[in-house]
Amino acid sequence: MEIESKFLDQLARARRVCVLTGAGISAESGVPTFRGGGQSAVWKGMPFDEISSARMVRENLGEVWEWFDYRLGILKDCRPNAGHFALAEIAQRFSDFTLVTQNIDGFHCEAGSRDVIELHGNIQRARCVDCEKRFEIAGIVPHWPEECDECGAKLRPDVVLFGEMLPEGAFEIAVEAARRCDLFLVVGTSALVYPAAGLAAIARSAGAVVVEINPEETALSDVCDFAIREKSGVALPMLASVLNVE
Ligand code: BV8
Ligand code: ZN
Repeated sequence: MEIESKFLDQLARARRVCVLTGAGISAESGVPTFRGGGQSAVWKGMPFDEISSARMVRENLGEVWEWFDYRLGILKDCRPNAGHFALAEIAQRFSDFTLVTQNIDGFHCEAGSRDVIELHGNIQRARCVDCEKRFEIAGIVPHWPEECDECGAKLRPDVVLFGEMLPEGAFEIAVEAARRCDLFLVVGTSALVYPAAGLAAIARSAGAVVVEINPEETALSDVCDFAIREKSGVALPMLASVLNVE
């Protein structure tokens, strides 16, 4: 895999790094992506942004839980891959490194990354619809019709669905990191979901070098300074080894 030497110089010179990841970084772990035709893109004929929506939580929470339990079942046999571990290693090389993910699989934390900003929540947690108490639910399925042990109200996935606000403060911290970084890496995202996809343009307008790691072109490709058309499970360990040589 050929990585432009100009990019490698930028990487070596970078002091403040911000990384945004999407479903593509977990593809090599066996987790289906959403828009790459992965089987998780449709549920009983409902497109992804319909079953994973605020409206469905209001109208048919049981169906939402069936969909999330199905995905939790897939995740049970999946583990972080070399790309997740490489990012945790790369983070050690920079005093100012922020990892922002759209993913809900928790694989960055499992691979050793610290202070991960999970913009869309985490599938391994449930939340009470009333008092918002959180519950770790890894490995326990099914979750429906579980109720909150504090107030008796229903539980829902602690995940941001379409039409819902992002977790309090999460996006603001991500914007701050995008504004201050000098290198912004976008890994494994089709960059179609907002506000997460807007972070690259924020970084660029603040003067950062923007690099995309994705085997395919995306909606962001034109605002990127460099593109590494490679799987993240190959590209990120390469970057980690280049940095270790420094
Ligand atoms: C919001 C959790 C303010 C759920 C997700 C109408 C009403 C309300 C809002 C909207 C609206 N119309 C539009 C919006 C905004 C909406 C939005 O952006 N919609 C899009 C579809 C147009 N956004 C929202 O609703 C957000 N909230 O706006 O709040 C608000 C509130 C109320 C009213 C108005 C406004 C909330 C968005 C969060 C939704 N939740 N996930 C769940 O998982 O069930 S988003 C979902 O998409 C996932 O989190 C995923 O991460 C994210 C983005 O997808 P990607 O990660 O990019 O994955 P994808 O499959 O698309 O692409 C994979 C990429 O990887 C590809 O490029 C592929 O080439 C690459 N790849 C494949 N293999 C590899 C690889 N790359 C590297 N290596 C490999 N091996
Ligand atoms: Zn409660």
